[in-house]
Amino acid sequence: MKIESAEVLVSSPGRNFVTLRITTDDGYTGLGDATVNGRELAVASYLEDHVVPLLIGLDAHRIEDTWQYLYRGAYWRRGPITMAAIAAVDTALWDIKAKVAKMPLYQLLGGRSREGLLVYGHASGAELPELFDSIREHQEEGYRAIRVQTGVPGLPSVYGVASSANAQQGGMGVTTRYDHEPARPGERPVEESWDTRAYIRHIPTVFEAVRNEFGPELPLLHDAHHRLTPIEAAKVGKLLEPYDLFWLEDVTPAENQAALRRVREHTTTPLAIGEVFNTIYDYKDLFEEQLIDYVRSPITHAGGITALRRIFDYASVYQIKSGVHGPTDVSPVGLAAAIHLGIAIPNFGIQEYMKHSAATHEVFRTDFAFEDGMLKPGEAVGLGVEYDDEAGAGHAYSPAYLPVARLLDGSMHNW
Ligand code: EZ4
Ligand code: CO
Repeated sequence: MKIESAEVLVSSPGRNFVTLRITTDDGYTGLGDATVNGRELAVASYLEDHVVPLLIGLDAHRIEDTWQYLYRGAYWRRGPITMAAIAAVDTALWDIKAKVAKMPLYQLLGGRSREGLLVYGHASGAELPELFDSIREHQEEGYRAIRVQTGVPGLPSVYGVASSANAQQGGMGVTTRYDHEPARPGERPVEESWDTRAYIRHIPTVFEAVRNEFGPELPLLHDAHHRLTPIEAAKVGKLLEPYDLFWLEDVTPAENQAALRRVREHTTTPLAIGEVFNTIYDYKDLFEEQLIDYVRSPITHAGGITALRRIFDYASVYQIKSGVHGPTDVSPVGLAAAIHLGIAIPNFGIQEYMKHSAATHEVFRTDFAFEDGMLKPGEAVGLGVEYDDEAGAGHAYSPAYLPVARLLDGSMHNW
């Protein structure tokens, strides 16, 4: 079974997505997600100009060999663009193999290990009353675990807080909340502000209020989004201990894996890291020194199903679990792949889930379901996602960028 063609499909149903579709000589097709938020055309070119020509004529069944060919063969190993391109090829080949086997993909990954994937949704509000409403709305929709982000007094706009502008951009109408789509349309990123001291003073009061209102049982998560130094992160972890977080995410920019030693020495708040990591090597010290509790890499950004399964197996040695990134910039193809992998692995932890817009689901027709706070794969063969070419072609690429963050004196900070 040879790869006959591969197409790069760029579509923007409210936000930009890059999808790879591989077709074999006997007519099977497979889909893979290669969306890198704010850098979509770079990965589209990487695929179109440098990967698609190499794929033609390869045996579509040789998933591992093709992975190694693209990873080792590029010479320039790792990096988000390379690994997203490899992920798309890998996912599309798994989709094809499962279709040939006439099975839903999870069957090829070992079959079900659980009934569904517990997910968490994103609640946010600039102030406590809006935040409480948002938490309640999520509970009414069935979410059983909730990420909490709020405004910080003195800062005009901060990471993770939904606005009506986001709602419009999600293509869901102004009144619908769309927590939280950070990329904004435009030729340049918008600028947000940051002040770590103000944040550290405020955030424990938010979790205290949420626990008082919603009780001790509701699993709560929070994302510090790479903003803190190791000692600041240690302080936040310690201050939040009384509120029993499910996890605290991206406390430091974890390129420096040693920073997590400092954090870990000081707090028992569970830590999740890795949504910007793209290989197993990024996790090496974090795993071997047991410095984190959850792995955040999504299939889309870490080299596909083949590579992420290897990362999870490595994590399992240290009782570290999955906590896969599931923002709206991971397409329904990337999400479906995460559901098939998550239902099968032994060390599943939780899956992030932000619903895609209605316009997105017209382009990507999915068969997974959200029930009882869990995502469940459907029984269609392969990934269970169909790409509607006509709907996709109706949404041309439109520039959109993640924001940047500046400190109050104007210095650039991590967004
Ligand atoms: O910043 O998806 O946990 N979720 C996040 C997201 C990411 C965006 C990047 O594209 O941190 O908001
Ligand atoms: Co995050």
